[in-house]
Amino acid sequence: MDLKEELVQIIRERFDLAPEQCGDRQLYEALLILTGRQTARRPAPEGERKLYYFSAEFLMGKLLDNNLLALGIREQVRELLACWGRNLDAVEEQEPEPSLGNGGLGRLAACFLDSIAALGLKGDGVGLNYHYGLFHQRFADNKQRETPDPWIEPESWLIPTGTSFTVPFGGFELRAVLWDMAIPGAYNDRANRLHLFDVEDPAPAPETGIDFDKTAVAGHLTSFLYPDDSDDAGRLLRVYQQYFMVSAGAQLILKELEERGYGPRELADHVAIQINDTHPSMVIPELIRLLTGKGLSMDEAIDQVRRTCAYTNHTILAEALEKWPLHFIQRVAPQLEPIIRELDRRAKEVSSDPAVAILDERGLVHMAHIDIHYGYSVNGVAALHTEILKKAELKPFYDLYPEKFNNKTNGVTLRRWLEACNPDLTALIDQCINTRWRRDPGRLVSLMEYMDNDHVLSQLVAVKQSAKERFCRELREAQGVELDPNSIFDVQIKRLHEYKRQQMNALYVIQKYLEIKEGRLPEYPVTVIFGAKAAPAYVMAKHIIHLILCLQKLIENDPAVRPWLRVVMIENYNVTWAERLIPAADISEQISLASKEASGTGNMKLMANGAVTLGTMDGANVEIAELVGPGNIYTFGAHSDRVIHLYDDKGGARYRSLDYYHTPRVERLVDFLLSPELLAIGDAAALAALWRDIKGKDWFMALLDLEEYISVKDLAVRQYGDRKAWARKMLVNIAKSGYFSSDRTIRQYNEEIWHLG
Ligand code: 26V
Repeated sequence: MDLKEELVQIIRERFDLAPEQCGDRQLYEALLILTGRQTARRPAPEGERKLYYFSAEFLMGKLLDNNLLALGIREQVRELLACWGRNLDAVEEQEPEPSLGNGGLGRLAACFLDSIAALGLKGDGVGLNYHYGLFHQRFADNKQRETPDPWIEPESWLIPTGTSFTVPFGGFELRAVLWDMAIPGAYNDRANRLHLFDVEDPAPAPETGIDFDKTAVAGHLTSFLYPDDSDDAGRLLRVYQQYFMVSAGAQLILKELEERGYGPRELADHVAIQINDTHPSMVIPELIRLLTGKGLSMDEAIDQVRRTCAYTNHTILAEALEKWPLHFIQRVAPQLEPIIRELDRRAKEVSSDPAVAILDERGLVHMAHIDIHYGYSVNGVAALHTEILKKAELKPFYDLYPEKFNNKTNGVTLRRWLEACNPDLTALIDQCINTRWRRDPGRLVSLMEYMDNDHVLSQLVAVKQSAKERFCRELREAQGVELDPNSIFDVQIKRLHEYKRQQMNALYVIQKYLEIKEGRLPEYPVTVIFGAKAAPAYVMAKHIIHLILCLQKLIENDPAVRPWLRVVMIENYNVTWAERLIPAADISEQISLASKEASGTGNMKLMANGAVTLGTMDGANVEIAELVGPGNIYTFGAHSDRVIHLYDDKGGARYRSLDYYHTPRVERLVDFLLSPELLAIGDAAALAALWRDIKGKDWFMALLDLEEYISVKDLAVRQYGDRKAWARKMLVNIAKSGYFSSDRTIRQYNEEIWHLG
């Protein structure tokens, strides 16, 4: 049966309608069934060793477009719908975005699944099926409000598998029910799977907001990603989630191993486990428990696990390095306690340095330390990040096990982040260098030959302009905000965190606002666009959102400033908004305090779509700067060595924000937080708390880099005026972005860590 016949039949069976009579919703459901059937027919890739990628987050984004592209039927479906008078884009609007992730780590996991499948490697994801996701963000009274994000509909990508496992908790047990999402490979006829475990009897969403009874573990275990951990019940729930995920995942691995005809002593020969940050780290003691239960000695079990598990570190922020009280683990999974104690005892035999202990004197279990002692690989996610791990954060471990450490600079799938989200730019690239770059993104570098081609440069500018106009339409429809597509789109999109320094960008806005009020107009109108969610319990992050929304309103209501400067914060920023905004960005804000951003991946997506980076020498920005050269990026700020030195002395004592506050320009900007203009709009207590924090603490040193940031950003705005010179910068950025394809990253993981064969 051909595609058209199959689709017509699905529509008839399901709705008893002819295609022309269907609405977008019905067509969406029909396409869901069609792609579901097509991927279900695909076998898994071949391979001696199978990868399991364990992650608490998979930030998948909408899947219809992606899956049609991977199945190679996107254009055919588009034409078919057009014959019926329908538009595929409108049908795709029907799809809810899965809410299974939070930020960079989760989106990276999704890009990796896409690349693993595209390269035909045998590898599945393992995670949890959160019913209400992270949360849905709304703005009210210039503040973030959280509501549940119930993304699972009766018709969805989730495939029931009929498989389930018993997870033994202290005092009770739960069934972990397995749901799958199919991950079709773009250049082959195979498909991998994302395995999502769920409780049998999920609780309904909370009535108001996202608060619920966190002790009701059986019903709420898979309600939310990262439930509030400001009390013990919340922290315990996270441990329940983690153990549920890894116990069910480990049981699945051993079941599949047996089905493939291998015994438990052959685990390491046939399985590789990638531990994505420390949320899945309990998979190590859990596998040891299950293997010893199958008759292996402790030595044998540890040996198998040590040759199976590899760990990726995604952050050096101390507060994000997980340490669980041993008594939590005792309560959640008492059977792991003796194993963790034994692992700790053996680690202490290897080194008596307390810095590498698994169990510390306060009774905390250092999850990353389990991974490093009992895994065979430890990787950072950008060159600078890996160097900092080796030289500073994990130095005692590097001294013990230098052979385990390696770098895998992150990447992004250009199928989603260029081909799918920016068809006009894709067509222009195809027209210049033909389509081979799509499979081999390194070939984008041939675009460098068009540096002096005025025609191509002006087409590039035109493509960017139409992307900006499209984004303006989409934002108007969604949020009723009208932007000027002829202004510079200056874009900062990422989770809200003090180290990412959205507050520094806000201080730039204040500087421009005050200049314009004084009659000093910028060289070019600028629109500063933010997209960010703040963790619900992260008070300072919420204050920063409040400041940005107040600035948005202040300028909105000021006809003298509006033509020159705008601020807009996108409500409920998610993958779908990123796909709309990234093609439209002119400037990519990557302004984290040097040493704090492990890599960044938004920086790569924006670069591939022709945005020019304005950034610190942090994370993968360093590699971007090396690739594009100094004329095609704007860098500023203290270098990581200096920042690390400033933190060195008993936690930040060397940096005194007041020294930087007391300069004429800076003081005025910071004090504007308490100006009558802002107080007339915002919440005085929130603004004052933020003002006090920046002035008196400024833990992530926004004031240290502020003056240089303002002058470099002014330079970028000035240079934007030379449209041709700017178009060259865009071209160089696109041309050099091939290195940041996640296909390259995954090849390196496979060649240097997984060896899937
Ligand atoms: C840690 C915690 C700690 C407790 C509260 C909830 C929570 C949620 C997530 C995390 C881990 C955050 C790690 C993370 O997302 N790192 C990001 O990983 C990206 C992919 O490697 C990288 O590009 C970003 O620079 C890095 O911040």
